[in-house]
Amino acid sequence: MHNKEIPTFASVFEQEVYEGLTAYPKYLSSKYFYDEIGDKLFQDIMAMPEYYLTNCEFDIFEEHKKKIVQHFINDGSPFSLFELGAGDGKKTKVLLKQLVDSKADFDYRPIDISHNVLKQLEDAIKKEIPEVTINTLQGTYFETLRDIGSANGKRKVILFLGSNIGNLLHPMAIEFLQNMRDSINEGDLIFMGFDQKKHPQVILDAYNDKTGITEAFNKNVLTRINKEMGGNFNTDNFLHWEVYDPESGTAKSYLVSKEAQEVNIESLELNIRLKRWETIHTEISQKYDDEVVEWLAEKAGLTVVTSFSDAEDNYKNYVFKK
Ligand code: AVJ
Repeated sequence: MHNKEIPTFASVFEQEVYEGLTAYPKYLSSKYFYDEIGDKLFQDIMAMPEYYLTNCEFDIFEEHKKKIVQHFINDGSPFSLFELGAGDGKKTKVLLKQLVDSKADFDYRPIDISHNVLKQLEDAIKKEIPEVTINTLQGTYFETLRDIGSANGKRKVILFLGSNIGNLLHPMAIEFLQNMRDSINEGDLIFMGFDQKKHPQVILDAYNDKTGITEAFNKNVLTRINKEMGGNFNTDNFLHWEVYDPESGTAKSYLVSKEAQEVNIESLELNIRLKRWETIHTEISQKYDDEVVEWLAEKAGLTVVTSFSDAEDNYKNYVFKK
């Protein structure tokens, strides 16, 4: 065991790496996949044929955009359209164009952790849809939900797309939905994407592509530890492994140690040993059905207004109100 004193941590990232790698079984949070390289890898994932989620949501927006924005426009009063974790906005642009065509009185407030991503998005929107008033907000989900909550005046519509909620286990997802609920008023809306339960092989393929992009994405957390904390992980010594439990709807990613190995992380003054076939759990990607979404909403004090899905019900977007 580790008899060393626990060092003081320079960041939450450092603290969570320490906790996760000294726990049994070991784990690291998927939120640390995303640095500049991780953002790029995730964009590559969204462009892979196996990663059906992006196309499904895009198709749903193309097919149902008129009805979707009618929910946002509601009584015609002005509103702010917030988007949590906006990314490159490829899908959102479909809705923004439709809102402009439908003469909606709104402004667009994308929120992301990455300055870089927001700058690119702002430039793209100004160029492609200049009619849209855009105000970017940089911050974490929790910080920005607070900001949304205290933003007064206009009606609010909050977008949370891409089944990003799937990284949270149900108790955390409920807490997150409660926070969203607390940041809106009666008459406001939440519009969210939830990837649906489907043929287990389709899900496994989406998270285990042959080209190894998802593997590189998963291993990027180790690469970040090497770069940012003076770690010496050899990423070749790990397998990317995906499992899907069709009963719970939970897909889980692991890094599996291919051999007994020792890793040193300088700034944590930490030496860890991994046995052959020992695991580091890195991500969950939860899949849903209507019953589970309704249960989560009810637990969080939200009501499902309606939902939109693709032809095969592979993916759904739900409208919630308080
Ligand atoms: C960004 C959380 C929606 O879980 O599907 C993609 C991240 N991980 N491939 C997902 C991811 C591996 C993605 N989310």
